[in-house]
Amino acid sequence: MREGTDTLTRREDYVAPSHWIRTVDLSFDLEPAKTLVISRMQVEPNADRPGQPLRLDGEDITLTRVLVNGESVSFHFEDGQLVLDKLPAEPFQLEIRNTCAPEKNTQLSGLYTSGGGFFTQCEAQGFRRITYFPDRPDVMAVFKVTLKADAKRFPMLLSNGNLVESGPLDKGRHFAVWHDPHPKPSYLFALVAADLVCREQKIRTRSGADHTLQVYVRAGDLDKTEHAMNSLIASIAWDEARFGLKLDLERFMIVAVSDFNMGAMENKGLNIFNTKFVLASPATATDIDFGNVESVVGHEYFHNWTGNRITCRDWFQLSLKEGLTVYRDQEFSQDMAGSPSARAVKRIEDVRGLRQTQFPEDAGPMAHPVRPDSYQAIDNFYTATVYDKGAEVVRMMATLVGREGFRRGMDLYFARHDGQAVTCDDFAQAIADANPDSALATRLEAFKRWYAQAGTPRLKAAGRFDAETRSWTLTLSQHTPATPGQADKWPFVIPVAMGLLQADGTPVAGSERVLVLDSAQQSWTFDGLDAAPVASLLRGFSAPVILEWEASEADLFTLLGHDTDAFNRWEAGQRLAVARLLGAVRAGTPLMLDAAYLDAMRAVLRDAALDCAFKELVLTLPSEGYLAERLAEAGEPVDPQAIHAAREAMRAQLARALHEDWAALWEAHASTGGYRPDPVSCGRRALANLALAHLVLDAVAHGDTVWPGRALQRFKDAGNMTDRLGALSALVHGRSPLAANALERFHAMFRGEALVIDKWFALQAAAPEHDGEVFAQIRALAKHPDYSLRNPNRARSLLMTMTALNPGAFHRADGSAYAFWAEKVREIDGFNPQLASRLARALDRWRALAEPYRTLARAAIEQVAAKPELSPDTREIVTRALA
Ligand code: 0A1
Ligand code: ZN
Repeated sequence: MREGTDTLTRREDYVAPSHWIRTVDLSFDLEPAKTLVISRMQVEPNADRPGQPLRLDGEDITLTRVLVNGESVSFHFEDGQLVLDKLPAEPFQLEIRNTCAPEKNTQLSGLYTSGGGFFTQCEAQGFRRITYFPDRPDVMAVFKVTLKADAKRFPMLLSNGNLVESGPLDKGRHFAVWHDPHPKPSYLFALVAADLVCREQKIRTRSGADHTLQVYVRAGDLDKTEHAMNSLIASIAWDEARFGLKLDLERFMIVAVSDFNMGAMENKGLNIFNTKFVLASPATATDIDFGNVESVVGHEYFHNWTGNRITCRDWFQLSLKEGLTVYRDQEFSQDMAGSPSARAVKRIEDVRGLRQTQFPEDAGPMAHPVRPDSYQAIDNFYTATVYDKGAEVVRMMATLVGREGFRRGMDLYFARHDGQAVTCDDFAQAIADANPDSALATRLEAFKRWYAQAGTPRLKAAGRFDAETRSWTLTLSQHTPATPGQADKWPFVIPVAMGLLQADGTPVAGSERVLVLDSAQQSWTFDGLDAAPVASLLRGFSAPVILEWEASEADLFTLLGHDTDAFNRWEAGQRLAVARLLGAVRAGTPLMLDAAYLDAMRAVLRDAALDCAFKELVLTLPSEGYLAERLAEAGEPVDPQAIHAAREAMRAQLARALHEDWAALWEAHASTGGYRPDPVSCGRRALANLALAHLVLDAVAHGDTVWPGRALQRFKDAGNMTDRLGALSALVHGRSPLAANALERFHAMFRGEALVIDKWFALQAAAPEHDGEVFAQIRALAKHPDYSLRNPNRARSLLMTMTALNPGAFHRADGSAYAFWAEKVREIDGFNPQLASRLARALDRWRALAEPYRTLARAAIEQVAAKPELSPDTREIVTRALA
């Protein structure tokens, strides 16, 4: 049985385990139809909770035997758990035998088969689908694992730790024994038995230790593993240099699997990855893919300390490891990017992601604190809030104690808690204790509200210049709207990095600082000013808040042109765009771009001092989803079609008005030479592709065939996937008559490359909607022989792309795309609840929609809710959505 079909697990109900499991000796007789598992455990009663029964979790497995100290014992089942209540008061040995059916495991949680091999996924509660165990993160054991399987079909036998022994068995079988010396919770257990090949590299680290690094993939994919290996080597060096954290294993393995619900998993010494985040070659992966591989490899590697050496006491503390590890992977990617401007680009991308997914989450029915208070299905809480807002909370701590102070705090955290399962409070305490005089330590209790309170704070700023005293007073105030179950909020501690500019854009000397707002309202005065300054607030996005700052257009143009903070330069450009887009949406009139805005954009494109990557970010309009949230925040009903129309009109006008510049940029940057995924080359490709997209768009609108022809040529000649996909996307999204043929060629060219075929589906699902043609195409593609709901990447390529990235196609006045969505959620829920419940979140923000969308969306969610035997995962999502 799944945890709490309709029961709520509450953080405040935490009790320590009744027993500790000190060692586990696991033996697997692997067969796809029926695998035999024998588990021998050294169990020790918890002296703090004497006389308690031992409750073992188990799900979808068949028990065949239970022995205590070699004798059979009485047991019973209660709420899906195996309960043993006549147990010795002294340590004892417990042996459990059970079977499971990996090939029937379509949920991809526990032990399952993919491409003919065996793989596991145990976080959060998959281990109980393998054998009976106290499947909770605060029970940590030393694992020894014996694997037995057919030698031909499963030549590689892998588990955590070190290989102790291996050899042949009779009947064509073979075995391997692995031992992991580090005690770990069950969610970090992993095994792989499959026909794989491996790229191996031996390294010696700065501290002189030798390690073997391995990346395991299917035979045809070996040529796509170099970047993952380099990323791993870079991650190891970075963690040692930046945080003094060394690799604690002789052998570190990464395995790629094509059927995987999430991105990757940090199993101790045996990371298992979605192929999407391992495989990368210039011919098959885009610059974005290369960047993702680097950051996900880093993320999983960094978990070795933040997650594995110190883990979570319970799943409510998930952000302890996830928020911190996202912060670490973001910092790693920034350090890898190198130059200040490349770092800023990475920061902008991260913030864009946060606003695109976490802000809506915090404003919708699934809003929850970074450290949630309750859940029905823990798998539903691997959220943008826990991960990305959690990372912002860590980043604010780092801002408040400074870079060196943060390092001191991390050192103390490891000195105190290495080898333990702890809480978010323990982490914050360690950072504060290492910096007793810091702005964090002096406000620690109030700061911790970031863990406890949901919702995105509104930060209001108002400035007043006094010519007589030559001073400028900034007043900051905050307010956080109610979220489900939390009507009133206490003030947050908000670090506001800022600086002042003169009207001509020169920085006001000495005005840079980090203000700390820790009450409902506070004021600061800046002296010695000749005129009202231009304020650059929340530099680098120093806190995850919505800044309500009615800056004048003139101020925004000044910031865009001159701010020393690249983030706020970009932000000013986005605000200028949002004002125009929402102005048109609100007025219900066609959007007409003004000369001032166009001149400013032209100036950005022509500014020789700016990087291509930055120009591309400035010229990329805010997404339709982001614009919808701005309206929702203001309490105005969201009409996705009106937003779509305004944004398309603006793109068309940018394409027309800046035609010469787009053409010049294309000429200057279309050729980047041999492929290298460094920030400068990636930036040039991104800008060239944005230019091409505008050029094709404009040409199609005006019946010109030159640029579409060039795009087609580019598509054919491209030397890498970024350029090829860029050209294809320009044709398809620009609605060129040449698109259909290019799509066909692309499909034929990459028939055997699953990850590229995913792109082929996604690109079509992301096309700007036009008279319902795109949704019709999505519906047709769902019937394409290559499409499948069983493979999560493939399922997402159409469905998640449409629901998350293509509001114009999804929100239709006839509700047909909602109905299509409901049907797919119901279907997927029958075999993969985790995948279904993610997709089920697509209409979380239905209440913000204007009619007729609102009523139609509600009906579609009800349609999902009406499915008999809906999984607890999806049930939790739709119940909250309708509450
Ligand atoms: N801990 C992993 C994420 C992860 C979570 C759950 C999974 O299966 C349900 C798989 C992976 C990470 O943060 O990378
Ligand atoms: Zn993680």
